[in-house]
Amino acid sequence: MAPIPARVIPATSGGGDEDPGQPGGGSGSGTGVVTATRPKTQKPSMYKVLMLNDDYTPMEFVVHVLERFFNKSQEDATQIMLHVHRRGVGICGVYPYEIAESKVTQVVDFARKHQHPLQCILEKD
Ligand code: TYC
Repeated sequence: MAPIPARVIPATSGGGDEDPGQPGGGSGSGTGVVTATRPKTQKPSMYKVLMLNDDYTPMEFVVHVLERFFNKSQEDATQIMLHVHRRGVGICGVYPYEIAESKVTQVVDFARKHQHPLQCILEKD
């Protein structure tokens, strides 16, 4: 387990919300109480958005999707598209679940609107 960061709570009076039962307190003593705190936040699970190859979606459309929804440069988008075209599957990006899910929905909706069968799926990282 990682070390717990220490937090110093000033023990001087006047704040109105201090615990009167703590030792070392009192007005203006200049001492402090060191308490150990544990972060309550958790790192979110991450999900890969994978793009699948098909025989019909034009290459330029896939490059456009990668630029528009995954903020790729034209060079990176072209490399990812070619990887998917040759290998069958490739990673568009890695995101927390709700963002990843939203990317998949946006890409599939956009592809259907343009009558392309392009498919995207999620995979737990
Ligand atoms: N295979 C498609 C073609 O030859 C191009 C393509 C690449 C399609 C990547 C989908 O995810 C994809 N037009």
